[in-house]
Amino acid sequence: MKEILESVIAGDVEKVKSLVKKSLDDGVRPDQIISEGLIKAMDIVGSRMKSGEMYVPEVLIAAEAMKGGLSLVKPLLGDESSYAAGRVVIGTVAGDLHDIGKNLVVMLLESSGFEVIDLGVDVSTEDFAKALEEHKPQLVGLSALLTTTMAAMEETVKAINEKAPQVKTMIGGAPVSQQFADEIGAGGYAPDGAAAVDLAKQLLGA
Ligand code: B1M
Repeated sequence: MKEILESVIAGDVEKVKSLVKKSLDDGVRPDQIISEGLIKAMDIVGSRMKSGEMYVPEVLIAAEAMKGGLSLVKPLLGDESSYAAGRVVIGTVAGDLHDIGKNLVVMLLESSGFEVIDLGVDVSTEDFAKALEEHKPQLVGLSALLTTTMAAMEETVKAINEKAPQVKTMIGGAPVSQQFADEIGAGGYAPDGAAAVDLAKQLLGA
């Protein structure tokens, strides 16, 4: 696990993939690879970026290495063909390009039996509204990683509450909190991927 972590930080996608394969062959659980290897590595990358030890290009390369590892683990997490738990539209809000955490949430929701329509990043209130009409989800998930994009999150949640009050909303991302969720009228806040799955189940009674 230490080697996976170090290879993600070093941005060595091929090494990450081969170590993940080897760990799986050795019987390490996929969720353990994610939490103790891949996510932990990005936490370290985050604090190194904050302290100026790592710069944006290195961070991007590390993120790609992490995604390479995730792509091998994801198919093993569950059966994506049974979507008994409900349909979720999810996206990173307008002005925000961060998608690593959101992608993890998507992966964990899918592996827990949710059908997830991922709108990607920089998703405007209008695009969320279009997706509501097109996909008729029971739940909308919104992610924001920048304090400056929390306003876009608020705008989208309020628009959903107004136009489709039957649809539940769930928010997440480093700068947001339960208090912010309460303030903007979101259905709930989840601090991490596992909590997002629990909250989605709770909101949909699944
Ligand atoms: Co950005 N960035 N970034 N960045 N970046 C942060 C967020 C920052 C805290 C770094 C810092 O300064 N310390 C800072 C924000 C400061 C603030 O607003 N308070 C920041 C900044 C400033 C910026 C730029 C403005 C930098 C610049 O250009 N000057 C710029 C903005 C671009 C834009 O969005 N418009 C920018 C760019 C980038 C990269 C492109 C280089 C890259 C993103 C790559 C990508 O996502 N494809 C990047 C990265 C990687 C980070 C850090 C280092 C790591 C984020 C991450 O992936 N974490 C981040 C520092 C940090 O967080 N420590 C930082 C790992 C991920 C697993 O965690 O995303 O928190 P997280 O997701 C968690 C939970 O939050 C939760 O579950 C996830 C899994 O556990 N969660 C949800 C997330 N979404 C959820 C949704 C849910 C439920 C739970 O329900 C729907």
